[in-house]
Amino acid sequence: MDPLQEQIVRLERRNNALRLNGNTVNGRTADIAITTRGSDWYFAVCAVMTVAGFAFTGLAMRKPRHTRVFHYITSAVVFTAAIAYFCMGSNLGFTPVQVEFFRSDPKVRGTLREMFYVRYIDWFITTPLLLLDLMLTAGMPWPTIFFVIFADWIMIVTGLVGALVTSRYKWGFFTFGCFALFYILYHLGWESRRNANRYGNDVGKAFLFCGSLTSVLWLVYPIAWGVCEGGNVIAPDSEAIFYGILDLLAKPVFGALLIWGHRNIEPSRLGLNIADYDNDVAVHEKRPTNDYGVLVAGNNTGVTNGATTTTTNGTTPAATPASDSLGGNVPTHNPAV
Ligand code: RET
Repeated sequence: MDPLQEQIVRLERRNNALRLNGNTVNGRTADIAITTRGSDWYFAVCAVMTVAGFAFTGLAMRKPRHTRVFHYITSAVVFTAAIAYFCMGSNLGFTPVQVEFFRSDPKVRGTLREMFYVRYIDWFITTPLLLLDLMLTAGMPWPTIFFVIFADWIMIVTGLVGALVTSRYKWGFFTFGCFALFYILYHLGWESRRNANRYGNDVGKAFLFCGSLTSVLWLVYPIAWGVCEGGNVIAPDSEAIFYGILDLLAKPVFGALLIWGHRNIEPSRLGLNIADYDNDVAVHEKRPTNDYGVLVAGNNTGVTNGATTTTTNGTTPAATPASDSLGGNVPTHNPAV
């Protein structure tokens, strides 16, 4: 073998995940499993998620703290996904599950299919955060947000249980999950969309873009489940690409769109009362000053820190000038700082 060929072979062998972390878990070996190509792809998605996470947190640093809520929620989503994808790329976080349908196609022939449960742990954490992103944008009241997140957890957990079940009862769990998904989509497409429009054209538009993307994408997930964990129709490598593309669109692409949509929207307009201790008289025990240390007196400083007095989630859409607990206006944050 000449040196060039040797180098190529060495490069090809660089991903040793499958060799080091085999397909055997608790004495059972998955015979329908990812190849090194699948593992490479999972690592590539991990890299994109990580870069997106640093980009979103970097963008957050350029904004006043009280306006970073959407940056941080979205960063949490992609950082969580990055770890899950690292896990799957390493051929970890799975369990072999006996298939319901035995196929003759060599790509999916076998008895035990590699089922990545870490995917569901990821979704259990990240899908509520994505819903929070959307429903806070729409200014929905927290009891509604809570109940939609509850439906979301039902959807993810029934999906996981269904993926673990080996008999046709798995489709029963799948059906519960689909009902939960329809309930979520009804809330996004109907109640939240209408509420977002009440907060102004820019809020309505931001919600419409992100909500539409979410609705379309989320409907494709059960199809992926049906041909992977459910029906054993496509190979685990194809499963990696299918879910990977969906996750890339549902997390970093969605996140970028959402953060962009929020570029001129003050959280206080959405009824988010976010205090910042720089401006908190209770902490500093003095009258508030602005960013230059100048005492802020009198009325109406064009307050933007979200400490509104009259706005309540979902009931009073219009922004009101904020004041501190002593009745004085809190200082305006300088975005350049
Ligand atoms: C399952 C199977 C059970 C029925 C349904 C499902 C839907 C899953 C969805 C997942 C969305 C995941 C996202 C991840 C990105 O962060 C669990 C596959 C309806 C909609 C958006």
